[in-house]
Amino acid sequence: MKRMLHSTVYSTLLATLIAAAIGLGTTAVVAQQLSADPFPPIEATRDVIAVNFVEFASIPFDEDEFAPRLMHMVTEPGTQRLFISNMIGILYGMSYDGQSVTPYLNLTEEQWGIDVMSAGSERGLQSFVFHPQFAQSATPGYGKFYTYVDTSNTEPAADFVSGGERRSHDLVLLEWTAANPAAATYDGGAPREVFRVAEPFPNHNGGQIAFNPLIAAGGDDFGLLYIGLADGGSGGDPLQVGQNLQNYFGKILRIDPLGSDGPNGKYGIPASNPFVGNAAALGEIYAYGVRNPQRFTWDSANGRLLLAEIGQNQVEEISPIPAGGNLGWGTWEGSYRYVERQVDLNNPRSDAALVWPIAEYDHADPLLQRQVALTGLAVYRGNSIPALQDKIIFGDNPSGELFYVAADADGGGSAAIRRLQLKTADGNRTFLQVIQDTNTAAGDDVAQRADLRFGAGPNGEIYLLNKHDGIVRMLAPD
Ligand SMILES: [Ca+2]
Ligand SMILES: [Ca+2]
Ligand SMILES: [Ca+2]
Repeated sequence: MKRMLHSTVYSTLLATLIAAAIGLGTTAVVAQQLSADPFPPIEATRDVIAVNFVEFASIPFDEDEFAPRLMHMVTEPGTQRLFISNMIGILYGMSYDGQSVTPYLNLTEEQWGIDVMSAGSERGLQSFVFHPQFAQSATPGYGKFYTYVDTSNTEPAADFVSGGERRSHDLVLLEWTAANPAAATYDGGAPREVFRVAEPFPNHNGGQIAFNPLIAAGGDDFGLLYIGLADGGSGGDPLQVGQNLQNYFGKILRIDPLGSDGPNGKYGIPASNPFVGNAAALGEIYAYGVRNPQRFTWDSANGRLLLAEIGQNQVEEISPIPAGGNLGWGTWEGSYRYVERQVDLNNPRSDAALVWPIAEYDHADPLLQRQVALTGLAVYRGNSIPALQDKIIFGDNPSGELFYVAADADGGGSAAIRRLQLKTADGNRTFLQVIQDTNTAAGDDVAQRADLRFGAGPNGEIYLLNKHDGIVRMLAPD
Protein backbone atom coordinates (compact mmCIF):
# COMPACT_ATOMS: atom_id res chain seq x y z
CA MET A 1 0.00 0.00 0.00
CA LYS A 2 1.54 3.28 -1.05
CA ARG A 3 1.40 6.23 1.30
CA MET A 4 -1.11 8.81 0.17
CA LEU A 5 -0.54 12.41 1.02
CA HIS A 6 -3.10 15.13 1.42
CA SER A 7 -1.86 16.68 -1.80
CA THR A 8 -2.41 13.37 -3.54
CA VAL A 9 -5.95 13.08 -2.21
CA TYR A 10 -6.77 16.62 -3.28
CA SER A 11 -5.36 16.01 -6.73
CA THR A 12 -7.49 12.90 -7.13
CA LEU A 13 -10.54 14.68 -5.72
CA LEU A 14 -10.06 17.61 -8.06
CA ALA A 15 -9.84 15.32 -11.05
CA THR A 16 -13.02 13.59 -9.91
CA LEU A 17 -14.86 16.90 -9.58
CA ILE A 18 -13.65 18.09 -12.98
CA ALA A 19 -14.71 14.81 -14.52
CA ALA A 20 -18.14 15.07 -12.89
CA ALA A 21 -18.54 18.68 -14.03
CA ILE A 22 -17.91 17.84 -17.65
CA GLY A 23 -20.21 14.86 -17.49
CA LEU A 24 -17.71 12.01 -17.64
CA GLY A 25 -17.80 9.01 -15.42
CA THR A 26 -14.85 9.06 -13.05
CA THR A 27 -13.69 5.73 -14.47
CA ALA A 28 -12.91 7.50 -17.74
CA VAL A 29 -10.30 9.72 -16.06
CA VAL A 30 -6.91 8.55 -14.94
CA ALA A 31 -5.95 11.27 -12.50
CA GLN A 32 -2.33 11.88 -11.73
CA GLN A 33 -1.46 11.16 -8.14
CA LEU A 34 1.21 13.79 -7.73
CA SER A 35 3.37 13.45 -4.67
CA ALA A 36 6.33 15.20 -3.09
CA ASP A 37 6.86 12.36 -0.61
CA PRO A 38 6.59 9.02 -2.39
CA PHE A 39 8.24 6.69 0.14
CA PRO A 40 7.69 5.95 3.82
CA PRO A 41 10.48 7.17 6.11
CA ILE A 42 13.69 5.15 6.30
CA GLU A 43 13.48 3.32 9.63
CA ALA A 44 15.78 5.30 11.91
CA THR A 45 16.64 2.61 14.45
CA ARG A 46 16.07 -0.73 12.72
CA ASP A 47 19.14 -2.87 11.91
CA VAL A 48 21.51 0.08 12.32
CA ILE A 49 25.11 -0.95 11.70
CA ALA A 50 27.65 1.02 13.70
CA VAL A 51 31.16 0.83 12.28
CA ASN A 52 34.49 1.94 13.61
CA PHE A 53 36.65 4.44 11.74
CA VAL A 54 40.13 5.91 11.89
CA GLU A 55 41.48 9.29 10.85
CA PHE A 56 43.53 8.08 7.90
CA ALA A 57 45.07 11.23 6.43
CA SER A 58 45.00 14.99 6.69
CA ILE A 59 44.90 17.27 3.63
CA PRO A 60 46.08 20.86 4.17
CA PHE A 61 43.82 23.89 4.42
CA ASP A 62 44.68 26.59 1.87
CA GLU A 63 46.54 29.82 2.62
CA ASP A 64 43.24 31.59 3.36
CA GLU A 65 42.34 28.91 5.89
CA PHE A 66 39.65 27.31 3.75
CA ALA A 67 39.23 23.58 4.23
CA PRO A 68 40.09 21.46 1.19
CA ARG A 69 37.05 20.54 -0.88
CA LEU A 70 37.84 16.84 -0.98
CA MET A 71 36.12 15.39 -4.00
CA HIS A 72 37.57 12.13 -5.27
CA MET A 73 40.07 9.52 -4.14
CA VAL A 74 41.46 6.52 -6.00
CA THR A 75 44.19 3.96 -5.66
CA GLU A 76 47.00 3.70 -8.23
CA PRO A 77 48.28 0.16 -7.69
CA GLY A 78 51.26 0.42 -10.07
CA THR A 79 53.05 3.01 -7.95
CA GLN A 80 51.35 1.92 -4.72
CA ARG A 81 49.86 5.30 -4.00
CA LEU A 82 46.49 6.80 -3.29
CA PHE A 83 45.48 10.05 -4.96
CA ILE A 84 42.95 12.57 -3.68
CA SER A 85 41.62 15.79 -5.21
CA ASN A 86 40.70 19.19 -3.87
CA MET A 87 37.89 20.46 -6.11
CA ILE A 88 39.63 23.83 -6.53
CA GLY A 89 42.12 22.00 -8.77
CA ILE A 90 44.81 20.26 -6.74
CA LEU A 91 45.73 16.60 -6.88
CA TYR A 92 47.62 15.02 -3.96
CA GLY A 93 49.54 11.76 -3.86
CA MET A 94 49.38 9.77 -0.65
CA SER A 95 51.17 6.77 0.76
CA TYR A 96 49.10 3.62 1.33
CA ASP A 97 49.23 4.25 5.08
CA GLY A 98 48.00 7.84 4.72
CA GLN A 99 51.01 9.23 6.62
CA SER A 100 52.63 11.01 3.68
CA VAL A 101 50.61 13.51 1.61
CA THR A 102 52.33 15.32 -1.28
CA PRO A 103 50.89 17.81 -3.80
CA TYR A 104 51.16 15.99 -7.13
CA LEU A 105 49.68 18.42 -9.64
CA ASN A 106 48.13 21.87 -9.33
CA LEU A 107 45.79 22.44 -12.27
CA THR A 108 45.41 26.10 -11.40
CA GLU A 109 49.04 26.92 -12.22
CA GLU A 110 49.24 29.33 -15.12
CA GLN A 111 51.60 27.12 -17.14
CA TRP A 112 48.78 24.64 -17.81
CA GLY A 113 46.44 27.28 -19.24
CA ILE A 114 43.31 25.58 -17.93
CA ASP A 115 41.48 28.43 -16.14
CA VAL A 116 39.87 26.07 -13.63
CA MET A 117 36.41 27.33 -12.71
CA SER A 118 35.73 26.35 -9.14
CA ALA A 119 33.32 29.07 -8.01
CA GLY A 120 30.05 27.78 -6.58
CA SER A 121 29.44 24.37 -5.15
CA GLU A 122 29.19 22.25 -8.29
CA ARG A 123 32.19 23.36 -10.36
CA GLY A 124 35.88 22.59 -10.34
CA LEU A 125 38.04 19.50 -10.63
CA GLN A 126 35.24 16.97 -10.84
CA SER A 127 37.10 13.71 -11.18
CA PHE A 128 40.36 12.12 -12.23
CA VAL A 129 41.63 8.64 -12.96
CA PHE A 130 44.86 6.86 -13.83
CA HIS A 131 45.14 4.67 -16.90
CA PRO A 132 45.48 1.02 -15.81
CA GLN A 133 48.87 1.00 -17.59
CA PHE A 134 50.05 4.21 -15.85
CA ALA A 135 53.08 2.50 -14.28
CA GLN A 136 53.74 -0.11 -16.99
CA SER A 137 56.57 0.98 -19.26
CA ALA A 138 56.36 0.23 -22.99
CA THR A 139 52.56 0.14 -22.93
CA PRO A 140 50.24 2.66 -24.66
CA GLY A 141 48.87 3.93 -21.34
CA TYR A 142 52.25 4.49 -19.70
CA GLY A 143 52.31 7.68 -17.63
CA LYS A 144 48.77 8.64 -18.63
CA PHE A 145 46.05 9.97 -16.38
CA TYR A 146 42.93 12.01 -16.94
CA THR A 147 41.25 14.97 -15.28
CA TYR A 148 37.68 16.13 -15.80
CA VAL A 149 37.46 19.80 -14.97
CA ASP A 150 35.26 22.87 -15.37
CA THR A 151 36.91 25.85 -17.03
CA SER A 152 36.02 29.49 -17.58
CA ASN A 153 37.84 29.39 -20.92
CA THR A 154 35.15 29.03 -23.59
CA GLU A 155 37.23 30.14 -26.55
CA PRO A 156 37.80 26.88 -28.41
CA ALA A 157 34.86 25.35 -30.20
CA ALA A 158 33.20 22.70 -28.09
CA ASP A 159 32.96 19.08 -29.21
CA PHE A 160 29.72 18.45 -27.31
CA VAL A 161 26.92 21.02 -27.22
CA SER A 162 23.58 20.85 -25.47
CA GLY A 163 21.47 22.41 -28.20
CA GLY A 164 20.50 25.34 -25.99
CA GLU A 165 21.53 28.97 -26.45
CA ARG A 166 23.29 29.33 -23.13
CA ARG A 167 26.94 28.67 -22.38
CA SER A 168 27.79 28.98 -18.70
CA HIS A 169 31.29 27.59 -18.93
CA ASP A 170 33.09 24.61 -20.43
CA LEU A 171 33.96 21.19 -19.10
CA VAL A 172 37.08 19.49 -20.47
CA LEU A 173 38.53 16.02 -20.34
CA LEU A 174 42.33 16.34 -20.24
CA GLU A 175 45.00 13.70 -20.72
CA TRP A 176 48.31 14.13 -18.87
CA THR A 177 51.46 12.11 -19.52
CA ALA A 178 53.98 11.75 -16.72
CA ALA A 179 57.57 11.12 -17.82
CA ASN A 180 58.26 9.08 -14.70
CA PRO A 181 55.04 7.75 -13.16
CA ALA A 182 56.79 7.04 -9.86
CA ALA A 183 57.92 10.66 -9.43
CA ALA A 184 56.52 12.38 -6.35
CA THR A 185 55.25 15.30 -8.39
CA TYR A 186 54.01 15.43 -11.98
CA ASP A 187 56.96 15.76 -14.34
CA GLY A 188 55.29 15.80 -17.76
CA GLY A 189 54.14 18.51 -20.14
CA ALA A 190 50.90 20.37 -20.75
CA PRO A 191 47.77 18.24 -21.03
CA ARG A 192 46.10 17.13 -24.24
CA GLU A 193 42.44 18.07 -24.58
CA VAL A 194 40.44 14.90 -25.32
CA PHE A 195 37.08 16.63 -25.63
CA ARG A 196 35.37 19.87 -24.66
CA VAL A 197 31.79 20.27 -23.49
CA ALA A 198 29.88 23.58 -23.66
CA GLU A 199 27.92 23.64 -20.40
CA PRO A 200 24.59 25.48 -20.74
CA PHE A 201 24.02 25.99 -17.00
CA PRO A 202 26.36 26.31 -13.99
CA ASN A 203 25.05 23.15 -12.29
CA HIS A 204 25.10 19.43 -13.25
CA ASN A 205 28.47 19.16 -14.93
CA GLY A 206 30.87 16.27 -15.15
CA GLY A 207 30.43 13.35 -12.85
CA GLN A 208 33.03 10.65 -12.51
CA ILE A 209 35.54 9.24 -14.97
CA ALA A 210 36.80 5.71 -14.37
CA PHE A 211 38.30 2.63 -15.95
CA ASN A 212 36.80 -0.72 -15.02
CA PRO A 213 39.33 -1.92 -12.44
CA LEU A 214 38.18 -5.54 -12.66
CA ILE A 215 39.33 -6.11 -16.26
CA ALA A 216 42.76 -7.52 -16.97
CA ALA A 217 44.83 -6.45 -19.97
CA GLY A 218 43.42 -8.01 -23.12
CA GLY A 219 39.85 -8.00 -21.79
CA ASP A 220 37.19 -6.37 -23.93
CA ASP A 221 36.64 -3.53 -21.45
CA PHE A 222 40.32 -2.90 -20.72
CA GLY A 223 41.47 0.71 -21.08
CA LEU A 224 38.03 2.05 -21.91
CA LEU A 225 37.06 5.20 -20.08
CA TYR A 226 33.58 5.48 -18.54
CA ILE A 227 32.40 9.08 -18.26
CA GLY A 228 29.39 10.49 -16.47
CA LEU A 229 28.03 13.55 -18.27
CA ALA A 230 25.09 15.19 -16.50
CA ASP A 231 22.07 16.75 -18.18
CA GLY A 232 23.64 20.21 -18.34
CA GLY A 233 21.72 21.67 -15.44
CA SER A 234 18.96 24.11 -14.59
CA GLY A 235 16.17 21.78 -13.42
CA GLY A 236 13.85 19.24 -14.99
CA ASP A 237 16.02 18.60 -18.08
CA PRO A 238 14.77 21.73 -19.92
CA LEU A 239 16.72 20.90 -23.09
CA GLN A 240 15.31 17.35 -23.09
CA VAL A 241 18.70 15.75 -23.49
CA GLY A 242 18.27 12.67 -21.25
CA GLN A 243 16.26 10.67 -23.76
CA ASN A 244 17.90 12.20 -26.86
CA LEU A 245 20.35 9.66 -28.28
CA GLN A 246 21.86 12.30 -30.62
CA ASN A 247 22.97 14.40 -27.64
CA TYR A 248 25.94 13.76 -25.37
CA PHE A 249 24.34 15.21 -22.23
CA GLY A 250 22.45 13.07 -19.72
CA LYS A 251 24.57 10.02 -20.58
CA ILE A 252 27.17 7.58 -19.41
CA LEU A 253 29.75 7.63 -22.23
CA ARG A 254 32.48 5.11 -22.95
CA ILE A 255 35.50 5.99 -25.08
CA ASP A 256 38.98 4.74 -25.84
CA PRO A 257 41.09 7.72 -24.75
CA LEU A 258 44.08 6.41 -26.71
CA GLY A 259 42.13 5.95 -29.93
CA SER A 260 41.40 8.45 -32.68
CA ASP A 261 38.33 7.38 -34.66
CA GLY A 262 35.92 9.64 -32.74
CA PRO A 263 34.46 12.73 -34.45
CA ASN A 264 37.21 15.10 -33.25
CA GLY A 265 40.03 12.60 -33.90
CA LYS A 266 41.20 12.80 -30.26
CA TYR A 267 39.67 9.65 -28.85
CA GLY A 268 38.30 6.37 -30.12
CA ILE A 269 34.82 4.86 -30.07
CA PRO A 270 34.99 1.23 -28.88
CA ALA A 271 33.51 -1.16 -31.44
CA SER A 272 31.75 -2.97 -28.61
CA ASN A 273 29.76 0.10 -27.52
CA PRO A 274 26.01 -0.64 -27.57
CA PHE A 275 24.96 1.94 -30.17
CA VAL A 276 27.83 1.54 -32.64
CA GLY A 277 26.30 0.97 -36.05
CA ASN A 278 23.01 2.64 -35.06
CA ALA A 279 22.74 5.80 -37.15
CA ALA A 280 20.12 7.21 -34.78
CA ALA A 281 22.44 7.24 -31.76
CA LEU A 282 25.91 8.48 -30.83
CA GLY A 283 28.51 5.73 -30.72
CA GLU A 284 30.04 7.05 -27.48
CA ILE A 285 26.85 6.35 -25.49
CA TYR A 286 27.09 3.48 -23.04
CA ALA A 287 23.82 4.21 -21.20
CA TYR A 288 21.35 7.09 -21.18
CA GLY A 289 18.57 8.80 -19.26
CA VAL A 290 20.73 10.08 -16.39
CA ARG A 291 20.41 13.43 -14.66
CA ASN A 292 23.49 14.04 -12.52
CA PRO A 293 25.41 10.77 -12.37
CA GLN A 294 27.87 11.71 -9.68
CA ARG A 295 29.55 8.43 -8.93
CA PHE A 296 29.57 4.87 -10.20
CA THR A 297 31.37 1.75 -9.13
CA TRP A 298 31.81 -1.89 -10.13
CA ASP A 299 30.78 -4.73 -7.86
CA SER A 300 33.90 -6.90 -7.66
CA ALA A 301 31.83 -10.03 -6.99
CA ASN A 302 29.88 -9.98 -10.25
CA GLY A 303 31.19 -7.08 -12.36
CA ARG A 304 27.92 -5.18 -12.15
CA LEU A 305 28.25 -1.44 -12.72
CA LEU A 306 26.18 0.65 -10.28
CA LEU A 307 25.30 4.34 -10.34
CA ALA A 308 24.60 6.90 -7.62
CA GLU A 309 22.22 9.30 -9.37
CA ILE A 310 21.20 12.67 -7.92
CA GLY A 311 17.48 13.25 -8.38
CA GLN A 312 15.57 16.41 -9.19
CA ASN A 313 13.15 17.29 -6.38
CA GLN A 314 11.96 13.96 -5.01
CA VAL A 315 13.96 10.79 -5.58
CA GLU A 316 17.62 9.76 -5.18
CA GLU A 317 18.49 6.39 -6.69
CA ILE A 318 21.02 3.59 -6.91
CA SER A 319 20.63 1.91 -10.29
CA PRO A 320 22.53 -0.63 -12.36
CA ILE A 321 24.11 0.63 -15.59
CA PRO A 322 23.81 -2.10 -18.21
CA ALA A 323 25.25 -1.47 -21.68
CA GLY A 324 22.63 0.35 -23.74
CA GLY A 325 20.37 0.83 -20.72
CA ASN A 326 17.83 3.65 -20.42
CA LEU A 327 17.73 4.87 -16.81
CA GLY A 328 14.64 6.98 -17.38
CA TRP A 329 15.49 10.66 -16.82
CA GLY A 330 13.93 13.20 -17.74
CA THR A 331 10.74 11.16 -18.13
CA TRP A 332 11.09 9.21 -14.91
CA GLU A 333 12.53 10.13 -11.54
CA GLY A 334 13.33 6.92 -9.72
CA SER A 335 10.43 4.51 -10.10
CA TYR A 336 7.89 7.23 -10.91
CA ARG A 337 6.96 9.45 -13.76
CA TYR A 338 8.44 12.89 -13.29
CA VAL A 339 5.82 15.66 -13.46
CA GLU A 340 6.83 19.26 -12.85
CA ARG A 341 9.06 18.74 -9.81
CA GLN A 342 6.80 16.08 -8.35
CA VAL A 343 6.29 12.42 -9.18
CA ASP A 344 3.12 10.61 -10.23
CA LEU A 345 2.43 7.63 -8.01
CA ASN A 346 0.36 5.95 -10.72
CA ASN A 347 1.88 2.98 -12.56
CA PRO A 348 5.40 2.97 -11.13
CA ARG A 349 8.09 1.07 -13.09
CA SER A 350 5.55 0.41 -15.81
CA ASP A 351 7.89 0.54 -18.80
CA ALA A 352 9.52 -2.88 -19.16
CA ALA A 353 12.24 -1.48 -21.42
CA LEU A 354 13.75 0.76 -18.74
CA VAL A 355 16.37 0.17 -16.06
CA TRP A 356 14.84 0.68 -12.59
CA PRO A 357 16.51 1.62 -9.31
CA ILE A 358 17.56 -1.11 -6.92
CA ALA A 359 17.17 1.29 -4.00
CA GLU A 360 15.85 4.84 -3.75
CA TYR A 361 14.87 7.40 -1.11
CA ASP A 362 12.94 10.64 -1.17
CA HIS A 363 13.86 14.20 -0.25
CA ALA A 364 11.11 14.43 2.39
CA ASP A 365 12.72 11.80 4.58
CA PRO A 366 12.96 12.98 8.22
CA LEU A 367 16.59 11.84 8.44
CA LEU A 368 17.67 14.30 5.74
CA GLN A 369 18.13 18.03 5.40
CA ARG A 370 16.36 20.47 3.11
CA GLN A 371 18.88 19.73 0.37
CA VAL A 372 19.42 16.11 -0.59
CA ALA A 373 21.90 14.51 -2.98
CA LEU A 374 23.20 10.97 -3.36
CA THR A 375 26.91 11.39 -4.06
CA GLY A 376 28.66 8.18 -3.37
CA LEU A 377 28.50 4.45 -3.24
CA ALA A 378 30.73 1.46 -2.68
CA VAL A 379 30.11 -2.26 -2.76
CA TYR A 380 31.87 -3.88 0.15
CA ARG A 381 33.09 -7.38 -0.72
CA GLY A 382 35.96 -7.36 1.76
CA ASN A 383 36.04 -9.36 4.94
CA SER A 384 37.92 -7.18 7.41
CA ILE A 385 34.65 -5.49 8.50
CA PRO A 386 32.21 -8.42 8.67
CA ALA A 387 29.14 -6.23 9.34
CA LEU A 388 29.56 -4.54 5.93
CA GLN A 389 30.14 -7.70 3.95
CA ASP A 390 28.10 -8.01 0.75
CA LYS A 391 26.47 -4.63 1.19
CA ILE A 392 26.13 -1.57 -1.00
CA ILE A 393 27.19 1.40 1.12
CA PHE A 394 25.91 4.78 0.01
CA GLY A 395 25.36 8.20 1.45
CA ASP A 396 23.59 11.52 1.31
CA ASN A 397 25.88 14.47 0.64
CA PRO A 398 24.52 17.32 2.81
CA SER A 399 23.21 15.38 5.81
CA GLY A 400 26.10 12.94 5.89
CA GLU A 401 23.65 10.10 6.47
CA LEU A 402 25.20 6.77 5.50
CA PHE A 403 23.03 3.88 4.37
CA TYR A 404 23.30 0.30 3.24
CA VAL A 405 21.29 -2.28 1.35
CA ALA A 406 22.16 -5.88 0.53
CA ALA A 407 24.40 -6.05 -2.55
CA ASP A 408 21.81 -8.21 -4.31
CA ALA A 409 18.94 -5.84 -3.44
CA ASP A 410 16.41 -5.10 -6.14
CA GLY A 411 12.89 -3.85 -6.44
CA GLY A 412 13.51 -0.19 -5.62
CA GLY A 413 11.93 1.93 -2.93
CA SER A 414 13.33 2.69 0.49
CA ALA A 415 11.94 -0.24 2.49
CA ALA A 416 15.22 -2.19 2.42
CA ILE A 417 17.44 0.81 3.22
CA ARG A 418 19.08 0.82 6.65
CA ARG A 419 21.39 3.31 8.37
CA LEU A 420 25.11 3.06 8.87
CA GLN A 421 26.55 5.08 11.75
CA LEU A 422 30.03 5.81 13.02
CA LYS A 423 31.22 4.61 16.41
CA THR A 424 32.71 7.27 18.65
CA ALA A 425 33.55 7.58 22.34
CA ASP A 426 30.28 9.53 22.64
CA GLY A 427 28.18 6.83 21.00
CA ASN A 428 27.03 6.34 17.43
CA ARG A 429 27.18 9.46 15.28
CA THR A 430 26.33 10.50 11.74
CA PHE A 431 29.21 11.55 9.49
CA LEU A 432 28.13 15.20 9.77
CA GLN A 433 28.15 14.97 13.57
CA VAL A 434 31.68 13.54 13.47
CA ILE A 435 32.85 16.44 11.29
CA GLN A 436 31.11 18.92 13.59
CA ASP A 437 32.83 17.40 16.61
CA THR A 438 36.20 17.84 14.88
CA ASN A 439 35.37 21.44 13.90
CA THR A 440 34.36 22.23 17.47
CA ALA A 441 37.50 20.68 18.94
CA ALA A 442 39.66 22.65 16.47
CA GLY A 443 37.84 25.93 17.12
CA ASP A 444 36.81 26.12 13.45
CA ASP A 445 33.47 27.13 11.99
CA VAL A 446 31.09 24.22 12.47
CA ALA A 447 30.00 22.62 9.22
CA GLN A 448 26.28 22.65 8.43
CA ARG A 449 26.60 20.03 5.73
CA ALA A 450 28.92 17.11 5.23
CA ASP A 451 29.59 17.24 1.45
CA LEU A 452 30.16 13.52 1.56
CA ARG A 453 32.13 11.61 -1.07
CA PHE A 454 33.62 8.13 -0.88
CA GLY A 455 37.14 7.02 -1.69
CA ALA A 456 38.30 3.52 -2.55
CA GLY A 457 41.49 1.83 -1.34
CA PRO A 458 43.69 -0.96 -2.74
CA ASN A 459 41.98 -3.70 -0.75
CA GLY A 460 38.41 -2.48 -0.85
CA GLU A 461 38.86 0.02 1.97
CA ILE A 462 36.15 2.68 2.13
CA TYR A 463 37.20 6.26 2.87
CA LEU A 464 34.89 9.15 3.78
CA LEU A 465 35.71 12.56 2.26
CA ASN A 466 34.25 15.94 3.15
CA LYS A 467 34.85 19.64 2.47
CA HIS A 468 34.99 20.92 6.05
CA ASP A 469 37.84 19.54 8.12
CA GLY A 470 40.53 18.20 5.76
CA ILE A 471 40.39 14.75 7.32
CA VAL A 472 40.11 11.55 5.32
CA ARG A 473 38.46 8.89 7.47
CA MET A 474 38.62 5.18 6.79
CA LEU A 475 36.02 2.66 7.89
CA ALA A 476 37.88 0.17 10.05
CA PRO A 477 37.48 -3.04 12.02
CA ASP A 478 36.81 -2.69 15.74
CA1 LIG B 1 9.23 9.94 2.48
CA1 LIG C 1 26.07 22.39 -16.32
CA1 LIG D 1 16.53 6.70 -13.15
